Amino acid sequence: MLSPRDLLERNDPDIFSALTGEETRQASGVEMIPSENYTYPEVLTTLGSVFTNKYSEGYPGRRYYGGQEFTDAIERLARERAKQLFRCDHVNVQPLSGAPMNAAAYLALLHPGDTVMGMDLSHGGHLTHGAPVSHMGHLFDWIRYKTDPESEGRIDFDVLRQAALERRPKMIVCGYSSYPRDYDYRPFKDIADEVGALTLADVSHIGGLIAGEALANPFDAGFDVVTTTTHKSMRGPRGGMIMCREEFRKAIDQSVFPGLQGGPHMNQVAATAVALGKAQQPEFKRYCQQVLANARALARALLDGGAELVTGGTANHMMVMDCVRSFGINGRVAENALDEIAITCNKQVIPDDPNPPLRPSGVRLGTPAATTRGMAESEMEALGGFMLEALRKPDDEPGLRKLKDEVQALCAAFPVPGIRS
Ligand code: DSN
Repeated sequence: MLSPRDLLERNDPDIFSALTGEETRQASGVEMIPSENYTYPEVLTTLGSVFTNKYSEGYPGRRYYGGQEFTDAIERLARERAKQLFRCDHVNVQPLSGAPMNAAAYLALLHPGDTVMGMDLSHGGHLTHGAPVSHMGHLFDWIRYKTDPESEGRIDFDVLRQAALERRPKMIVCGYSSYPRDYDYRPFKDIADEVGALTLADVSHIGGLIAGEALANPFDAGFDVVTTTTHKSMRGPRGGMIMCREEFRKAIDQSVFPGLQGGPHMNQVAATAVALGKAQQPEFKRYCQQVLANARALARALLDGGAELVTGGTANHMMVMDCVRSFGINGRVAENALDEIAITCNKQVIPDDPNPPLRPSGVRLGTPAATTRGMAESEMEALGGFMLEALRKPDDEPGLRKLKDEVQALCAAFPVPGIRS
């Protein structure tokens, strides 16, 4: 009997060829996009399982379709594991991904037109934190706070408090997609209490690092709602979770279903449960510490080589490099040069970037994926050196080819879990 993989090869060679091409790309180079990771083989198996066949509108014990014996079990397990990891009252594991997750959370607790505070996109916030190009940007009246260049990109809480006192937001959102510092959640909560606002932390990038107790947990500062995607530092399937205090359970659940979504993707819910189970193991805590140590090592290598990093370094898993100031090239040229040497990163706007998003001033780099492969500080130093060489001479094709050989030789010693070598 042919295996599922053999069947795909025989019956759809085009897709099979793309699949094997992507496997080779992922294994022969290294993913340094901070929001990406290499998931567990068990997650891949669960994602490709018969749970994808099932409709399960509703929640465990209250579904609108029959045949829920096993789907109820996995959703309960996912919720319980997440509750233990994040020390919270309730978790909804059905959001399909990050943007619908945040939309469902806002719509649960706010009315269209309400005033909300979120971090400006170019300073590190996410599209759903009020960027005008997102529907969320129009649905609510946003106060977009910024970081302070005079204090290495920290947030000036006096300025934030003043804006909150003047505009009286209903919710203060903190969280980031491209901010290389950790947050101090307490000042956000204090200001929110002063103006009567709800608090929501979108920890999508660092959800795994919080679960692994490497970074602070917003619930410890009394936050009302915490959202996270599951495929970044958590290493799970693509998806999202909304976690909240008990008093918001009903509003959050109704907002996800039937408010915004229909049938949950139960293969994804099952795979989320698997990843959360992995995050409960002691190895995951060690992994999270190594992610941070690797980020520090990579930042140090880049800084020592003369690169300029936004905020002067990193206190989490990522860094944003100003390529214009460092090398006189924009982020698109830098991303292409690193692609040429099998290091995948993404071009990135820097605070108040004078350049447009498709030709921004920087690139964003992160260590969760490389750390999953077992790379440590010495590999980060080597990769940092390769990057500096490539970015100093992005047009030197023979030089880039030689660097690619070196990157691929390094990667060959660190197989990707779940990809046959
Ligand atoms: N696209 C994600 C990231 O790369 O950070 C955020 O949604």
